[in-house]
Amino acid sequence: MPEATFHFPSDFKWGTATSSHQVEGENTNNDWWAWEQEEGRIKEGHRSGRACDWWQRAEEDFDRAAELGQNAHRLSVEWSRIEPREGYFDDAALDRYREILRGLRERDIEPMVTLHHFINPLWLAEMGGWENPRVVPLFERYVARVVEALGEFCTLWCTVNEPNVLAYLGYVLGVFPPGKQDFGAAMKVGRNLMRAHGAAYRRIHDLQPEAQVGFAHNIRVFDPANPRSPLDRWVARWQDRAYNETFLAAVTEGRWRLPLGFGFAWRLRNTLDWIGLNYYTRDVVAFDRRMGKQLFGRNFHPEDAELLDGGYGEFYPEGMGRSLRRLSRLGLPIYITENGIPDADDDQRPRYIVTHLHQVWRVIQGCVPIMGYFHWTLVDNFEWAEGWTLRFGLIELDPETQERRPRRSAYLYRDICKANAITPEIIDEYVPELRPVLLPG
Ligand code: IFM
Repeated sequence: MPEATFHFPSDFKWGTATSSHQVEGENTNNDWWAWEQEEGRIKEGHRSGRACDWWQRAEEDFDRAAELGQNAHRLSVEWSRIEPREGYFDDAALDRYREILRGLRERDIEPMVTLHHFINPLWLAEMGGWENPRVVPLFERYVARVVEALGEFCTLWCTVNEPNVLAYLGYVLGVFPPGKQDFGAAMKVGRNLMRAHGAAYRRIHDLQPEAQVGFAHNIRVFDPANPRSPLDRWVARWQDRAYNETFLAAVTEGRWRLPLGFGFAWRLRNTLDWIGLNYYTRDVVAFDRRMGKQLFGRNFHPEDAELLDGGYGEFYPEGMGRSLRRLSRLGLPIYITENGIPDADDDQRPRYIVTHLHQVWRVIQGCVPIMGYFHWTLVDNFEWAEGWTLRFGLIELDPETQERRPRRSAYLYRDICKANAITPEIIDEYVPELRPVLLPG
């Protein structure tokens, strides 16, 4: 009897995602580099250092991505290299990015370019970064220069990466620069990031009418610890609204919703050609009035949950399906702009990839226009405050020697990309334990 094969659309994009500071190396002119030099900021005193050495030799990893059957790659460009001083644009840096994007195109890999992925030039950080409203026109000017320089190679633009994460980690928890714990500042930063998205959206379309512009939204699933408790239900909804919903409402309805803001944001209305989903995990939440910083929720993982390395979260593939169905209500094309797992010994990743992609496949069966999937990430890279302790790569990297070694998951993902499907043979070879779940009978 023929067995089910989970096919993806014929023009589906299969890729990996990276960001400039995490892979380029020697990125010295930004707020993150300065942050890394401060004692106690990064686990085990790690630093980004040479990272994956992409500023010198990204193309070698593009060869690996191409050999692994990938036809798309999401990467970010570094504002601090392109505009090292306010108002001064460095043509040599733009030329290197042109070379990098040409390198992708030559390998039949379509680039998606992210314009802001957590990092700020030092001069911008010194003037108050995203708290200063001047950032919006400054970002728009930088974006215009990038699109003029790189538009020949790219039409798929991601304005900002995870504005909710930047606001939360930098301004509520204080584990990203500038290390503040100020909820009001976090909301101001969130609003300015969304305004910058809106300004960039219009400017990119003025310069490149065929552009497809969106942003990458980190959606975390929040479920009540006790579904029968009205307070747990309330706090899970409230966290969901603060973290997930308000950012979407700004750029779809053109409205600020509490706690991000209040009132109209007309210029932001309908400023998405697509929406990006970065999905990793979920929390369960119990009401706790002592947890003001967490909007009165105590977040944890169910006792029986399978956990990811380094306290990163719960292995919860259903969250991928739930997040995609939620986004489908926007009626826009969807890219999964990130999804991945820290797993140095690669003992969970094969199952993570297959179960999450199976969720994607199921949502596609409901005619939701999901255009592509970017796995986070190609090669182990600098994981922010976790330094090199969390390993997300399909390819293992020794940052000292720059030696690379593909993990088994790299071949699993290759086989899926090449088949454009999850086949019974792939299941049997890499994740036989999933056969009874995915291919029952
Ligand atoms: O490494 C990060 C990335 O920069 C943003 N999204 C989550 C990834 C894994 O934590």
